[in-house]
Amino acid sequence: MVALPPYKADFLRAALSGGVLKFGSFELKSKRISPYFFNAGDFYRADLLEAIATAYAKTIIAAHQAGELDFDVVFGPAYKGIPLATAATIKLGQLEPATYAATCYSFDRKEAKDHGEGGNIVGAPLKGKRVLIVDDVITAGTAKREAIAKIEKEGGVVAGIVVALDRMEKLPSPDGDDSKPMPSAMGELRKEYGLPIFAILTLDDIIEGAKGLASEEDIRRTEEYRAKFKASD
Ligand code: OMP
Repeated sequence: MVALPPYKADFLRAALSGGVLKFGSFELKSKRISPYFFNAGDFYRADLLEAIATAYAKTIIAAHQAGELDFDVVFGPAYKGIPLATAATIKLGQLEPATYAATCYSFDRKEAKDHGEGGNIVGAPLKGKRVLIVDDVITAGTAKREAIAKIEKEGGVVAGIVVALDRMEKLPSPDGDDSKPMPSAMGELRKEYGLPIFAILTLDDIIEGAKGLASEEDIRRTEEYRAKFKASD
């Protein structure tokens, strides 16, 4: 397998050393028991926030340069997406001021505010804007569907999604039989909304990049999990 690009390898190292990416036994939102877990809420230290902001910005810049992504506003779904989107916006402006100095950020409130300025959105208004969703993890895609609905309700047009980690997992089979081939949440979102979706890291990247950084036992268990739950697309 080809070595990870330096910005992905740097990000993976920061996630492992900062304890954001952990190996062990974790119950997911889907109830699957995973041998690894990525908690983007743990990027709370200045150096870790810097690492994730840089990795998002480089992923976004690469997608833009490849002609795959154009947007006006970076949107972070509450709560975990808020610091991620804000930090990514600052970093975009620093790395590529000619393109991103005027890029805006925005996020939603979990509960609508009925006094003061009111409304559901804090930050840049979304009406008529091309909006890039920046969020933590895609497993089943539920959280992203909710964000898309909120942005469209505000009159924005979703331009794409960037996440820190694509777990590459198949959606649960309607009959509960996990041995059947099923597509991924990311593939379904791409098809359903016709959206470009990017991830800083995939599960394949983690398995490849964590060799030598995580224990052989942790890598083996994660490979087994991938073999069991990897999506068909
Ligand atoms: P979906 O909305 O199903 O795509 O799940 C994404 C959510 O799963 C994230 O927003 C987290 O709440 C949670 N999650 C992680 O944060 N990290 C993981 O490694 C796995 C999950 C998960 O529960 O699947």
